[in-house]
Amino acid sequence: MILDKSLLDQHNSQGNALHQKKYGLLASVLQDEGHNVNTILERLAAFQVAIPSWALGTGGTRFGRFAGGGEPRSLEEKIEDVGLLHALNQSSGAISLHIPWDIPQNPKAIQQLAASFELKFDAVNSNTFQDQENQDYSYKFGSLSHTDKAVRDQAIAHNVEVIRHGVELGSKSLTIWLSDGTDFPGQQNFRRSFARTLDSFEQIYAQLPADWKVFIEYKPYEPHFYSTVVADWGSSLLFCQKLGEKALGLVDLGHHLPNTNIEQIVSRFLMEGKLGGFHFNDSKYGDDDLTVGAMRPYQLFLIFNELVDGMTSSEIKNPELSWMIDASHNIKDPLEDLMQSVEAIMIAYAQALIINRPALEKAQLQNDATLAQEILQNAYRTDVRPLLAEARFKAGAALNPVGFYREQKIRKELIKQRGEKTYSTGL
Ligand code: LRH
Ligand code: MN
Repeated sequence: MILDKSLLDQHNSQGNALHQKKYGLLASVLQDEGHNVNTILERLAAFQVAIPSWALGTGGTRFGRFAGGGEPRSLEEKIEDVGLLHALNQSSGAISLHIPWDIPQNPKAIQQLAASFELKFDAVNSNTFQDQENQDYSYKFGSLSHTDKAVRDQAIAHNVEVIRHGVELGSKSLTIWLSDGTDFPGQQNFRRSFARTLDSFEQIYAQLPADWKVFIEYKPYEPHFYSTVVADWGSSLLFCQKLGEKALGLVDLGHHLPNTNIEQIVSRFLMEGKLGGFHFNDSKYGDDDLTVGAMRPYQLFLIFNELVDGMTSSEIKNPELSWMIDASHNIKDPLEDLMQSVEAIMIAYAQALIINRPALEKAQLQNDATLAQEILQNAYRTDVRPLLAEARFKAGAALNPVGFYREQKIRKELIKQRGEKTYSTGL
């Protein structure tokens, strides 16, 4: 669905007066506090979040799936939907594919279609957590860690195939989320399954083009419920350190046991120069894959505090980060959910950019916890949304993306074009 720019201009002109009032006040307060507002706007404009190709339809659970209608039926329609998102917020300039859910039949044409929407391809994701039609060996008892070399070789070949698809699209990284694990004590030997997995990772690592990275995503449980080979940040970092400089950790916010201090894990990865990127989402209990910032926006702010601290510190040598969403939409319109997630990520980033870091460091050196919290929460309690709206306005996007999407009844239009009962590959 191609967006009619004049409708966007109309939407912005209707909202501009109120926006300028809010933005004007915030910008003058931030200036008084010593912040360079133009630098902040530049950083926000440069911050691009990759949209997962597997989260453009309605997700579900084992208990059911309630289709929303107008879902993309092909990779081409998925790229159109991400193109629409990017036109509305100018912060979603990349798409992350999952293979084999989204195999590009004609990579050149797919790359051109994406380019026509100013979209790049971020990490490509492999999948050895499901058995495909006419697959020789099952992954029931694992893939890269399997006791049978033939199964490991099949999984290695799949990852090499995914790299090939990525190269054709201009992607520069492979994400491996290895679901391998056990459901019962004694089912496997932890040391041996680690060693087999490392050997498999090494064979995949050897096939990476010179300028590529591999992201090792960890997860404590599901689909296995006793042990997971890459269960936590320590296991991911261990594999990354043993593999080499192209191997980096991937932090999926939903992949932590309750009350885990994720911001501290982020600072550890940064300290080692081993942070590759994120799968942003939110959760209250398990890997719920909910809208970013829907449950724990303060945790997200604290994570971005560590990121901005690391990204602005000369002590930290960490490669450029990949910012990706990984969510599943059971009840919300997928596009509205994704727009809200991008907004929540940008809010946390903007709030972290206005923290008075010299004052915070001074308070920390004086062990003044009260002052440190005052400084942090002054930023967290600042409504930075006018900054984001100004960045969008300057980039030719919508002042209020979800508002515009609803005003124009875009979902209704997509249902008219695609039908009520369309199904989009993915989760
Ligand atoms: C696993 C995960 C992984 C993806 C999948 C869609 O829970 O986070 O990143 O491959 O979701
Ligand atoms: Mn993930």
